Amino acid sequence: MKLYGSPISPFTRKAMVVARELDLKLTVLPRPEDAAEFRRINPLGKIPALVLDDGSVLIDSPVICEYLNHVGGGKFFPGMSLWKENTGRWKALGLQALADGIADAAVARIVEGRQPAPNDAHITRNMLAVEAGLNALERSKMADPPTIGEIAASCTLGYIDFRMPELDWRAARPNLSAWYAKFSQFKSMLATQPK
Ligand SMILES: N[C@@H](CCC(=O)N[C@@H](CS)C(=O)NCC(=O)O)C(=O)O
Repeated sequence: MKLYGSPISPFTRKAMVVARELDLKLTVLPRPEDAAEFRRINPLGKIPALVLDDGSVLIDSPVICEYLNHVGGGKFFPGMSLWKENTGRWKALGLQALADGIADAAVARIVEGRQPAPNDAHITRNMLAVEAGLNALERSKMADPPTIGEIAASCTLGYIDFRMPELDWRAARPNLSAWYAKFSQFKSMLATQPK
């Protein structure tokens, strides 16, 4: 399987972490410079994109991660629970959606900042989402063993540290900070650090 993307992308990194945890062989390739060529792989032009051995393509990191979890026999996408509605699958998917949403806003802020005349309102709106999203993560009970939600949260925090080192997110978020200090030391997280 070939994965187009880079560990700098928190979405790509999620897939790399899942693949490593499940010992799946994944060749990670950079996004081709030729945008038209890449749109033949992912019409949306976004990373990650997973090309299967039969040539078919999966896009969007939640879909890619669930596929990898399925072929690797993983447990990062728990089953549904009738008795505990707030646990299992919906909790994991909800946490992933929150973490991915924070990453979307952080990526949008970084991209806007690179424009010749950045739009301040756009930056403010995205940073409000980042800050409020991090507050929600601070209140979240992280699962152990981790699910795709915890992997997504950790990849998002890694992206924020890498691209927004000036954002002192740890100061007012002791729970999240202590949790991430531990989670970021997992072998698969260390092996996929953005550089
Ligand atoms: N929902 C997508 C988001 C992917 C995404 O936004 N990727 C960014 C890089 S971090 C990208 O390729 N952006 C290029 C673009 O939007 O043209 C996922 O989870 O895979």
